[in-house]
Amino acid sequence: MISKVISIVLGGGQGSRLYPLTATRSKPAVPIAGKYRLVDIPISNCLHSGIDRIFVLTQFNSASLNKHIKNTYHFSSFSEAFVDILAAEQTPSSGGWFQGTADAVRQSLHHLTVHEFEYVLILSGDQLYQMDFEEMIAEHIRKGADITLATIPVHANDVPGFGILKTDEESNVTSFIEKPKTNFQSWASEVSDEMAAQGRVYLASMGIYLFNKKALYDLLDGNELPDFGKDIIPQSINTHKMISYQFEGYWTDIGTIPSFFEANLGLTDDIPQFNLFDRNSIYTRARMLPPSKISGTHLDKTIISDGCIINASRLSRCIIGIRTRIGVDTVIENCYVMGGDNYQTLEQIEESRVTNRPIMGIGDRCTIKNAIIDKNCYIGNDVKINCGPNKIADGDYDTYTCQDGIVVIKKRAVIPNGTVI
Ligand code: ADQ
Ligand code: ADP
Repeated sequence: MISKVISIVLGGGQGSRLYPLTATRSKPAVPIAGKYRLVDIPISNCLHSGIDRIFVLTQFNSASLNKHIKNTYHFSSFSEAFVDILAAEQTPSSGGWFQGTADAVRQSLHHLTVHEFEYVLILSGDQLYQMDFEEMIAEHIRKGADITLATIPVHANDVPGFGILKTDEESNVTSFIEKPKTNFQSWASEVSDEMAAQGRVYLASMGIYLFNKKALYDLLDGNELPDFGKDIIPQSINTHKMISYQFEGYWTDIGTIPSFFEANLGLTDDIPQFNLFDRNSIYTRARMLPPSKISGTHLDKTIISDGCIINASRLSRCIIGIRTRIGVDTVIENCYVMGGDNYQTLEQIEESRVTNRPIMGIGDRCTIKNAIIDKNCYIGNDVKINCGPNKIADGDYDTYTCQDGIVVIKKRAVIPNGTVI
């Protein structure tokens, strides 16, 4: 049955909650955990579940996304497997941008027609989790469903961010409300003792949908409803058999800067909730990088990717991405440093030194706290970021943004020697 499934990964709308990380790259290409890209998470979950025909829908077909997919997901020419990017495109019948999640799938349906399939698994592109979709698909078939929603119990505080549903004893979805803001107490459900003990008594949609082919075409054809959560799902409860497939493992949204930041730094915990060291590891592009070279650095709860040259004095609760260079006497705490796409040559480094310009990476004697440093930044010597006594006001500044106390240094930013942010 797995061979009858095609997966569609929703790679992001126009609203860029991950700005400025998405200012010059498409969302699926945003780097995560030092060496991966966001899109590697849903794709790896699919491949581990035996689903190997995957479309990634994105608003921008960026060069980095193309390169990443092309260089990472190789399949035997004797198999039908593929990972293809479908970017919003102008055709005679559509005007351009995807108007919402359902519209994105609707505009892409004509690409599916050449394939044989019975089920379409729709996944969100900005979630961190490990899930075996095979079980979900088996349940969908066993119960004769038209649509299955993956669901997870959440706490009242989180309810306003999710589609909330109720089910009967057979797990049929009986009602659904998208992101209720107030008065949702009556939406509480019966949950396991473990979930109840954590106050997680509301059943939320994970934005992961399994559709029978016919149901999907029926629901998307002949209308312009833009969204699954707001439109298609609530409206099809009475017309189609919709069931809930409950998941109780680790699952988190990484669609905003604060959640993206916390999910990344959470990987530095002794036993992280998301296990990078699992047997079913996350796939990504295999790069021929040298091992990292570290000198004089006290490392505490820190993940270091390949190809780094680190002379810092202390790194604490950090994710250090590929090809990062950090100078002497620098202290970095609670940061995700994404690294670089290339190295500077020794000549370039020397030229920068002579002209007193920062070299790529992070300079000497810097202190950096609670920050995301996007790729290819040039941070000079004696720079202080987010470590002064005054709180930085939220906002979008020339070379950085600040949101909820997290500073994001923009890609390719040049931060001169001695700067205090
Ligand atoms: P949200 O995550 O808020 O809620 P949405 O903004 O529709 O929903 O995003 C879902 C996924 O689709 C994300 O990966 C997003 O980047 C992507 N996406 C959004 N618009 C897109 C577009 N136009 N083209 C391509 N991709 C697009 C949804 C459901 C809720 C559910 C939560 C769980 O609506 O019911 O509870 O997911 O996270
Ligand atoms: P990089 O290789 O630097 O990560 P990409 O190759 O992902 O950059 O992006 C290349 C181009 O794609 C950008 O210069 C921009 O024109 C376009 N682009 C990608 N994502 C976005 C976005 N979110 N908003 C506007 N333009 C984008």
